[in-house]
Amino acid sequence: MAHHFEAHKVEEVLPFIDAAVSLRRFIDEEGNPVEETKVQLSSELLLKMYVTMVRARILDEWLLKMQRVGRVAIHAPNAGQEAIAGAVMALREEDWLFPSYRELSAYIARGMSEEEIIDRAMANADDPLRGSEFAVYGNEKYNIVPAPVPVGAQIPLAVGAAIAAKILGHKVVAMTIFGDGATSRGDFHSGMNFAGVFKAPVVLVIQNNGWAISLPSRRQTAAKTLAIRGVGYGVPGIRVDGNDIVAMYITALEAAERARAGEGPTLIEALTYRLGPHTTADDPDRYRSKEEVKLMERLDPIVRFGKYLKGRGVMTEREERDIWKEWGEKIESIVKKCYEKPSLPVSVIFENVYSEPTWNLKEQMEELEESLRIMKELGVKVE
Ligand SMILES: Cc1ncc(C[n+]2csc(CCOP(=O)(O)OP(=O)(O)O)c2C)c(N)n1
Ligand SMILES: [Mg+2]
Repeated sequence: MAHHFEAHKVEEVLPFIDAAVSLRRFIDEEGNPVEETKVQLSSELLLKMYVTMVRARILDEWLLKMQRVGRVAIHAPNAGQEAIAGAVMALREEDWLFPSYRELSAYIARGMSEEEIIDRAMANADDPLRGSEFAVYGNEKYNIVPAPVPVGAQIPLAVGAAIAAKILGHKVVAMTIFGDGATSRGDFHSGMNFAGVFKAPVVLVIQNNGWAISLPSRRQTAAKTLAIRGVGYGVPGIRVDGNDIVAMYITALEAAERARAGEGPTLIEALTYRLGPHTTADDPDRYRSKEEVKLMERLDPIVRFGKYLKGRGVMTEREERDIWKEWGEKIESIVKKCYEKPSLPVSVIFENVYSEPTWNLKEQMEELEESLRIMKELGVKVE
């Protein structure tokens, strides 16, 4: 029972506090290098990071337009938050991702194509999730587990998967991504506690974009930062510039390697900003100022990284223009292709719950078929 009276030295915790309150960045606001990394990143990898963010930005603009013309039910705009791709690029193919709903660049970084993303957004016949909950993305092919709709519910799932992998002796890492708002949910706290106690091989990334719909992040906690909340769970917290893709990549790489080496979880707080509305059903002008948005536009992760690449001779202005043009054209033709695809059959609503339909589901299916038959007779178009 000696532990009852065991004292600890504050020095043991201080390094964790330092990382959790400072702001780590490798590229400054003007696109200049701040700190040289010990890890040498190849031009190929740097360009891949840039292209991934560009693809996500173009796709985001399309999904927004497609929602406005009624081809997509709802969309959560991503613009400004594309540097999350860096964190995901630090994972290996066999790792698992438990994302939220605002991470197109993360799904692309994992290998999902624009076509697969649009099929999902439209819930057409090729939708990998067969019409389940809108505005969430997932794909078994790429070890991406679709986000549950309750905010933050992916956190204990990721921690549980990481603990399971550890028990099974699989050398894989689980990464979960969630917002500042999610840190106020019980799921965050129970997830963090389990992760710490069981040294789960998990990387927890908070996309702190300053807002949970209309609630500013300063109302989520009285703590100075979100990363510092890790200290209380024995989980190192690191605060990084979430609009600096290099900082995101390096920090996540270190965290994933720690996890793989059996050293347990890491909490990464990424400071970023959502430039658009919360979803297509939101009007941010009602709760935040235009000045704030203007200020944050200056920190656009794509513009900033583009300057960095041009400043270091990794990309020319011409190459930059070509990347935007090439992907603009490619994605437009993918959108057109997806528009031509048939819808899912209405009967899909009975799938994915029971392996064999129950008696009452069978009754409901028959009723639905009967209604569809009558509507057809009356000439009512059902899609
Ligand atoms: C448990 C729960 N409460 C409320 C909601 C409604 N809701 C959806 S997103 C959201 C805000 C989440 O904010 P944050 O976690 O910061 O993520 P962000 O949208 O900023 O990326 C809320 C309140 C929900 N989906 N689940
Ligand atoms: Mg938020």
